[in-house]
Amino acid sequence: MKLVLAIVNNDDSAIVSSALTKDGFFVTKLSTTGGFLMVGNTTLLIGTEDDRIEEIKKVLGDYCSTRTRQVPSTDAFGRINGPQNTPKNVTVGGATFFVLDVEDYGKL
Ligand code: 2BA
Repeated sequence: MKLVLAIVNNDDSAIVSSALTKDGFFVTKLSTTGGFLMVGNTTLLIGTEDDRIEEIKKVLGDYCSTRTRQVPSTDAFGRINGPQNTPKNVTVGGATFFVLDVEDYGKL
C-alpha cells in the first residue's frame, strides 16, 4: 500500500480529481499554500495499491499543465523603483508528487 501526495494547481484540481475518481481511486483534497509564491494550491491524498502508482502519475501528467507566474524579485524588498525591482518568471506545476509507504490502512 502507498500514499501519494500530489500538489497541483487549483485550476487543475477538479478535473484531475474527477479523472482519478473515475479510474477507481479514492482521493482526498486539501487546500494548501505554496511556501514560495504564497498562493493557494491543492494537495491530493491518494491511497492505493503499489502497482497502480504509474497510473496515477499518468493521470497527473495528462491533466496538470505548467504555468508561468511573475513574482517580485527578492532583491527588491524595501525598494519601490529601480532595476532590482524587475519581476522574475517562475514556472509552476504541473504536479509535484511524493510516494510514501503505508504501514497500516483500514476503515473502522
Ligand atoms: P510554491 O512553494 O509556491 O512554489 C511555486 C514555484 O516557485 C515552484 O513551482 C518553483 O518553480 C518555484 N520555487 C519554489 N521554491 C523555490 C525556491 N526556493 N527557489 C526558487 N524557486 C522556487 P513547483 O516546483 O512546480 O512547485 C509548486 C508547488 O508545489 C510549490 O508551491 C509547493 O507548494 C509545492 N512543492 C514543490 N516542491 C516541493 C517540495 N520539495 N516539498 C514540498 N512542497 C513542494
